[in-house]
Amino acid sequence: MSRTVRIIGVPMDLGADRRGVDMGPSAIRYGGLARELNEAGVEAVDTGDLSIPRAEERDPDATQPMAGKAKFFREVEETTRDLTETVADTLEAGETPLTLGGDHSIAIGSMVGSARDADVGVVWLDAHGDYNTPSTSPSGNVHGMPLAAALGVGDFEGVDWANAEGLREENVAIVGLRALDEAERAAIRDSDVTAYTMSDLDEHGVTTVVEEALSVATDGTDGVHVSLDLDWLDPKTAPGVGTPVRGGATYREAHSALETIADSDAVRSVDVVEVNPILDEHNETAELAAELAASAFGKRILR
Ligand code: 4U7
Ligand code: MN
Ligand code: MN
Ligand code: MN
Repeated sequence: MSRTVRIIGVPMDLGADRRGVDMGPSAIRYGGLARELNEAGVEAVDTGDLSIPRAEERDPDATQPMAGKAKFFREVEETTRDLTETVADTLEAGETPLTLGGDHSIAIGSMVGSARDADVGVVWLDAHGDYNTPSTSPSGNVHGMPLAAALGVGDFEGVDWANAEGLREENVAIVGLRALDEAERAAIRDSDVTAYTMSDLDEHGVTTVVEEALSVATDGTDGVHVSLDLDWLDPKTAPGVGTPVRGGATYREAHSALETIADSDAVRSVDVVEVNPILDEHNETAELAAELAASAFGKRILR
């Protein structure tokens, strides 16, 4: 029986400073997502986009967490609750959620939804750790906080809409790290999260590292949530992102990583986030996002 992948667009840009990432879902669809998914041999259905408040209509400081700073905290909560329901309902219907961002704050909702009725592991493909909290964040941007939020770390401990029920640090693997803030680095080191840097990829190769990450994420879990931030790739290959960091994964490494992930047969839910069409060149980052989603669902040249 072939898998049905449900596309959920989340045109959210309130978690990041650079505007434009809200156009990501359209750009990825326009970049050939449905065709790519069909080539992967899955059935693709599209829910359309969730409705997101407009920044101009809201005050970023209207509601703030107990400590520290998190811009548009109330709007992030609203979006998280909405996406949590959509993702959990999709899984309940026997379909696989593919959430299109939007900035990475949306991964709070996709993880909480995915881990509502199951134990899940996470493979986090990103240049950044996304492990800040409102007190440690140098920017106050929630797209730098989703992992800490879903794990209920620090200030997020008592936040009921964050804290993914079936998610444990022991089953989270970050792959391709190359940019961390001071307090974030300390928090990751003190945690039970497994972090593989770009140096690990240099040393052991992408296949070995991703296989290790998968064994972390599948150990005792019901499936894996894959969160792909396009800034994981090198900015030469994926220029259309808001927070580029040199020295990222190559085109082939990225495909190889997602093919290895598909081979595990453990994929439960996927995010593709942080595509910023305003900063992109000829929609190539969005097209790459569509291709990589297909690789995650098993697209191969010979099949
Ligand atoms: B992304 C940053 F300070 N760490 O917290 C922060 F460098 O989802 C960047 O990975 C976060 O793109 C990047 O604002 C968030 C910064
Ligand atoms: Mn990220
Ligand atoms: Mn990032
Ligand atoms: Mn927890």
